[in-house]
Amino acid sequence: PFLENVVKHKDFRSGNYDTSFIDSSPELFMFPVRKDRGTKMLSYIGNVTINGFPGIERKKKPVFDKPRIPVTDSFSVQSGTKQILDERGAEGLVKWIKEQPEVLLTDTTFRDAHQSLLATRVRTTDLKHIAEPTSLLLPDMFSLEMWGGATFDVAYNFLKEDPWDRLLTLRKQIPNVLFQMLLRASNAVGYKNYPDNVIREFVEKSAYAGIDVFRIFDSLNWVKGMEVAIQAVRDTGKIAEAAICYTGDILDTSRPKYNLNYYKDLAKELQNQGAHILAIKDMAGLLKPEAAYQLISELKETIDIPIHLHTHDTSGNGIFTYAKAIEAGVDIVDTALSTMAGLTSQPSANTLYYALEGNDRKPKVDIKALEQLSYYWEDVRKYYHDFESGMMSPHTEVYQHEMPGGQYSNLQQQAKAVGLADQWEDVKEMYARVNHMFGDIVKVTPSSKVVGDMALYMVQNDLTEEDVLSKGDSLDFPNSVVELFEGYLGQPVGGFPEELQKVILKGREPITVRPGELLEDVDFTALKEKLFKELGRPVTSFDAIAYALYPKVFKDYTAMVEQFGEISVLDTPTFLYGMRLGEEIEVEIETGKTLIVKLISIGQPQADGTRIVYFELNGQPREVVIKDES
Ligand code: 3PY
Ligand code: ZN
Repeated sequence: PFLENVVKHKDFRSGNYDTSFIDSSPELFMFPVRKDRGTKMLSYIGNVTINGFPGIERKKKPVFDKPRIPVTDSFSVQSGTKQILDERGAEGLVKWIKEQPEVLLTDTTFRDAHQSLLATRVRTTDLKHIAEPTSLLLPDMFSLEMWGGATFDVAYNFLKEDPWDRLLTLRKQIPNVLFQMLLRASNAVGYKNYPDNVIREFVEKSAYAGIDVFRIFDSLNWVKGMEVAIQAVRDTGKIAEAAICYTGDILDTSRPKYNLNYYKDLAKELQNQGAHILAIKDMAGLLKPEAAYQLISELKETIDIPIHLHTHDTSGNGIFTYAKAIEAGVDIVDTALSTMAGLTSQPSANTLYYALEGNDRKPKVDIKALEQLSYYWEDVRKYYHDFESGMMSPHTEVYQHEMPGGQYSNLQQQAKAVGLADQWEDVKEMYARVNHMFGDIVKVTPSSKVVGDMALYMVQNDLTEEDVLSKGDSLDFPNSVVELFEGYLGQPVGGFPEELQKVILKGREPITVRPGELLEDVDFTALKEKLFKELGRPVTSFDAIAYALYPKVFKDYTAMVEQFGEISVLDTPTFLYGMRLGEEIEVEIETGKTLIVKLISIGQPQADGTRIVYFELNGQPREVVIKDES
């Protein structure tokens, strides 16, 4: 079985697997006999049937319609932007972008749309089923944003699947359109700064696994914090899309901190740092239409590289903002398929198509294709209903609280988890007050999470801004807050408010240098060896990076796989709700190998709190014992 494992492993097959220590320590390959895969899977299904899924209200599994997949028999794969990059290189692609008269589109359905609407919970299996139709139907997209941001940790943590598998699998299915990811510069796909060599290793392996365009941002717009990531991306030959995070309002002259000149200077700096494309990352959807016109027009005069605009439709002004930006010459905009668009997500591609009817810059895209793909997402979205934020209509309050679209549903889940579901309005208001207290900072992951943590902390403990200053000595601030004020996320525009910083640091000195300069490199060889011993299985470079970024999350994930096997193969309704009595499902555990599972009955709780769950597996009776947590 060992040989089978290793040989089948993606990394081994691709020659990326360093076997040197296997060769020197063969005894480490004596694996325990694998517990039967079928039983492990039944344990998972039994468990979720009885105990439910975290974040989902306990209820009987609903009946869902089978998602509508477009018929694409008459289509063949057309070459797209991926081939342009591969054949002409980064500079060639940039030249091509500049030559396009139409506005180009990035589709965010696979990443930001569900991060912003469904707390990032969309599973790989649901992406896999629509990947080929997407490739066939949307060959003219500039890129698909499909990785990074919160998708990395949420995959391990909540979906119990490997995010690298998502990337590798989708890459095979979509060979023609650029893959784009969101990279939090020195924070990689995490919530804190990592050593420089972790950033380099992460970028290199992400590029190797299939990412072409890296949107790189710093959560405080601190360019120094972006240098390592930009250079690492350039070194791979891929596209470094450096982002300005848009905050405040350039039209509001009473708040000059983030004015037009601030953004122009930042754009010039990023171009000088080697950005191939400039992104305007309007993570909360604060860029009003007229502001978009002014900002893009001025930036077009200021820099030579293409401009890619990202917004969230929270206020309902998204399409208007894009129309004005397109008029001002923006090169690329981010949209989502209509049924995954709007509200805290991106504006709808379908809507933008019609909004630009009669306009010279109308995007080159097949509207029928957009509609057909939207049907699929309309169906799949229902699986994840419990993760919706409950926002039903445009929400102009965002101009006050300034919360990023990707944070809204997540912070709401966090608030629920600490018992503040009923005080959600207070949390939002406190979020704005905390921003003020912190000196009006850029709020995007992870700085936005710090603001969110502080807001939750203050609401939970019934604290005002004055309380924080006067009672600070006796308050135990959230770790993330302390780290921000210590300088471990970098330096905010205009510095930290000094009095608050003193209170929070309780006498400790903050740092002012780039945190990466102080953090020691990770020894990946030693780390792999340690992991290998702990896991008792081959360790890939991908595993090693995941462990370097998220040691506990990764270990919990591997323990879960040990207990329940690869549950990523389950369909989403079963993964989230388990099974109904008498229901029969098919599970393809690997190509050509299908298990048929039927739930027969669930026994009464026994004295020790367990229940026996009776299944049929491929027609044979099987029972599993499950602890009833209720
Ligand atoms: C992320 O970093 O995950 C974001 O989406 C920020 O907007
Ligand atoms: Zn976003």
